[in-house]
Amino acid sequence: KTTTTTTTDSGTTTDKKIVFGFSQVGAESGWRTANTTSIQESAKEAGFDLKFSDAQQKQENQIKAIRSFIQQKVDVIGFSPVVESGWDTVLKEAKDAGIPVILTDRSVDSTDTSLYVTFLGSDFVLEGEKAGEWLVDQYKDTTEQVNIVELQGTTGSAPAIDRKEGFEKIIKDHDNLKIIASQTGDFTRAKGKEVMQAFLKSNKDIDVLYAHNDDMALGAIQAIEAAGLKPGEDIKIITVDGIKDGFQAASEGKINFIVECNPLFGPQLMDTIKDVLAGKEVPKRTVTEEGTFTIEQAKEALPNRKY
Ligand code: GZL
Repeated sequence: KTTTTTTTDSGTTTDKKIVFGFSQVGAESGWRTANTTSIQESAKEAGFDLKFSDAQQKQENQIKAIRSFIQQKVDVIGFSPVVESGWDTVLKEAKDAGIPVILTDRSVDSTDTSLYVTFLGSDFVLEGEKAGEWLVDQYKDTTEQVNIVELQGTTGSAPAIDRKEGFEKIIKDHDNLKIIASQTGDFTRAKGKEVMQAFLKSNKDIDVLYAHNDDMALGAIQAIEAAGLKPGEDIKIITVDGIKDGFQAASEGKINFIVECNPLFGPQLMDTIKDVLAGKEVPKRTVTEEGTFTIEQAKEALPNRKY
């Protein structure tokens, strides 16, 4: 179902295109731009009229975009909330206007789950756990202290909160695995480099970097090399996302472990929209399938990576 049937007063019905309003976080990372491409291409494929807004990572821009979608009386609204909190008012306005809302990629902390129909995205806590499990395995034969620095994602965002939670849940039982510094790099290469420079200045002996996304890790690699250290050897690097540049760095031995976070859920999102508009029951939460990659596995997978 790619159109909605509207009946005019005279009783004639016309099939008009489904109008889908989508508010995207921004274009802060390779993951994000791949996600945008997936959504735009699959909306076109589905024959939807997509109204797309890039919020430049600002919540007020997303709220403005959602209000404009409501004004335009779109059929369905989708968005990836840049941070978890502060959405109840605008989501209530969409609900009062009778427009279904689908959350993608990141979630909200609204206790009223009737404010959105469904969530489609990754399990970020699990991603953090996978990162922690690899680290525990790497150091299972030693009791010496392992100094970890952490580049967090955007403050207040679901992936930053959950990837930190998952990682800490796993390493907390190993006293020698210590997070000695942790700060947001806002998911960007520039900020990741800047914060890693600061980490290197104030910590003489860093063994591991845990970066909440590849872009910050790639920025950090520049800082590590500028400090005369070897990323992947002097400082082991664990990262999340799995964009092509991340796989490239891993195949050069500069990133040791990649936890995949899949941005290509565009087709699944369009199917969900069709189901929602056809009045079908949809699960409250659909988690995307994702893997992990060591250096060897990254070398093998690199030629087939799509984004
Ligand atoms: C995760 C997504 C995160 C990516 C970052 O689903 O929200 O935002 O990990 C992106 O690269 O900026």
